[in-house]
Amino acid sequence: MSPRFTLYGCPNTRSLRAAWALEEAGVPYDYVRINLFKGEGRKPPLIELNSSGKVPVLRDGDMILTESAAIITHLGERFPESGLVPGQDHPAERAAYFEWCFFIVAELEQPLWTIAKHRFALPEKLRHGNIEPTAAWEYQRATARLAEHLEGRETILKSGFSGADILAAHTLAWARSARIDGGQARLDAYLEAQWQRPAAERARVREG
Ligand SMILES: N[C@@H](CCC(=O)N[C@@H](CS)C(=O)NCC(=O)O)C(=O)O
Repeated sequence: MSPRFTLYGCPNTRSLRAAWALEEAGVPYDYVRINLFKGEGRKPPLIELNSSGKVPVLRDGDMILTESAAIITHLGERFPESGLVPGQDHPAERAAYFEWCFFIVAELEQPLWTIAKHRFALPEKLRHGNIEPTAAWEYQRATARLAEHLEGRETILKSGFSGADILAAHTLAWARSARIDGGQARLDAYLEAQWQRPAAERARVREG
């Protein structure tokens, strides 16, 4: 019998976040590789699941879910023992979880995405070469806030590793591979510690 969960992803993209969450939850899943670089995002099966042609997409039985932060959170709610999302009985930690997830996707990630769009993702005529210093400055502002928060702690939440760390670590690794300097060397140890988690390693192997 095939697993209930199927992840549609592509190596070196945000789908690693979803694969990492599935691995943390210890859930069996099929992995369908979509080669975005060959235009497979615009063809079936992906385009039928997500009309924006983007990964990750998670199938959970009859349900289709997009957005990496939503997928991580959904898995955390489905599998509370994973510790990905604090439960209702810990309202302060739960609020902090949402606060940091929203901060990461809205503030930390957006400057990186702006740079990526103007380096290669947008149609050439819409790219502006002079956008990068502004976006890099915004990224540094966001990393400063994250670094300040992580002072004297190993994870974003007091209670330990959560889905917010998947989002943060993936975003920091993205900046590193794109050679965008966050100006916060003290985040390196945090990134290394998250990146070396066995579930993160398994997710990278699964994506290939
Ligand atoms: N906010 C979405 C962004 C998804 C996204 O932009 N994915 C990229 C790969 S990292 C993609 O599939 N791009 C293909 C395209 O834009 O056509 C998420 O976090 O899941």
